[in-house]
Amino acid sequence: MKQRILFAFALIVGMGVFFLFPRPHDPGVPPGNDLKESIARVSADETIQVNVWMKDQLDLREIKPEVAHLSWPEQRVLMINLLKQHARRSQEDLLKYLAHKKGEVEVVKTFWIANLLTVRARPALIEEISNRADVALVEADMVKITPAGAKSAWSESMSNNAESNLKVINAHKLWSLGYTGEGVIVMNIDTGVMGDHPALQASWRGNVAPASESWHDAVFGTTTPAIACSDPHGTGTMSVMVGLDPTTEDTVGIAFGARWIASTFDCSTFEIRSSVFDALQWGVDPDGDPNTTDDVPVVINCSLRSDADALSKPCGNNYASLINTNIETMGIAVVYAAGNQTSPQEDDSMAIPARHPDVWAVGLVDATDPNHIILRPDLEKVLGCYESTLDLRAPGVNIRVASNDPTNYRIVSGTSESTPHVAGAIALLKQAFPNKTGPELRDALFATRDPQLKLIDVEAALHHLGNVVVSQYR
Ligand SMILES: [Ca+2]
Repeated sequence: MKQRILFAFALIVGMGVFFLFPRPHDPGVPPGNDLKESIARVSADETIQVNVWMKDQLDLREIKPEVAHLSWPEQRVLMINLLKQHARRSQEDLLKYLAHKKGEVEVVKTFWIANLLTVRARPALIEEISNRADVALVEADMVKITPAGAKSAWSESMSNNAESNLKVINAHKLWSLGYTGEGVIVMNIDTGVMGDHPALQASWRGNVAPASESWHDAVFGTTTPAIACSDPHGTGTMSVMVGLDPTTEDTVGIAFGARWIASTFDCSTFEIRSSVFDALQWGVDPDGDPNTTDDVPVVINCSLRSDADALSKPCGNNYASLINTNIETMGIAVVYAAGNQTSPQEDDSMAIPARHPDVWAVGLVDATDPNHIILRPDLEKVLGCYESTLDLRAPGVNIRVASNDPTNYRIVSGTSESTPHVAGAIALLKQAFPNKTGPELRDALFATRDPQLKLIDVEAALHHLGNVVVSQYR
């Protein structure tokens, strides 16, 4: 179902030392027009921030067969070290060159999850960088990134309640078998999380682990869960994954036994694409030690979209999608909201990056309708590009979620709310099948989705994965 971008490369393993010989390749994306537009907007003396994608990219899918005999933690250590080594070597020349341009350029961040760096410089120097033989693509970093929006109404706390949308995907059937996501970590990249909300407070991983490996905020500098940009969006998406008020037993989340970690992205006036890359990279190894795996989420929920006009339309960015596939190859599922385009005039198809074939896209059904109707089914066709890359659907209309007011909830609609249903379902399955990876568990949801609606059924996925001895878990 997912197209693969094949990158040529070879791996030789011996004496505990790994030698990597990547060959130059180009995933085949034309230079982003957004860079020209960004340069046109500034004078020669002003600086702009860009993402510099190196030509040599390391696609972990290519080494997966070579390391499949190793244990899962061993594979992760190897892959993280390979990525870091590869990026360091590949970026060395460029960084030396930039060091000679002292005062003219700021290296904002170097990445390893894919081979890129974020720099800020004047247009003339950016032009020089983009003409280098080792650079594949230079893109403007300032791109509007928006949470996949939602309408809202207030709601009170409710006692002994479990929301109906959770039952539509049969989450309650897994609860009755004892699966609540216990021992599992989920993560979102969003507008922050109101950590004091009673539906979320107890399940933050920072209660039982260092805050620094449970909360990441490279944008605003907070060190414990906080809301960013005054936006309740991230609090809501997190609550769909794990929300439960233990005092009132008000259940708004699917995997309420799981623990959550989170990262903000730059949701201030101009959103910075590299802040999402940074959040994704942090999520792969939150404690910064590849040898430990008890800090790693099984799924990263991304209820956000980029401005389609600002990226390389119409097909998305193969380079950026490599970040997702590298994370997935390390066992973490990454799910994206398909977007909430409401009219053909607004946009003709699915959001970026959800539309890319290598990115998992979640749409919505209106589960308040007895037929679970699909809204805007034509959205899943990316005109002139992909026939369909929408993978799964989940309830997304009138979903009750935690708000930034600790005493209140909101009623919201959108693919922002359907996407964390999938993430929560993966967390439930992870407790039942701890040796399966996030992508493998999501594959089970894919294999057992409703053939017409693409609606997930977590109970069917559980049975698809194998026979579970129920009594063992009661
Ligand atoms: Ca770790």
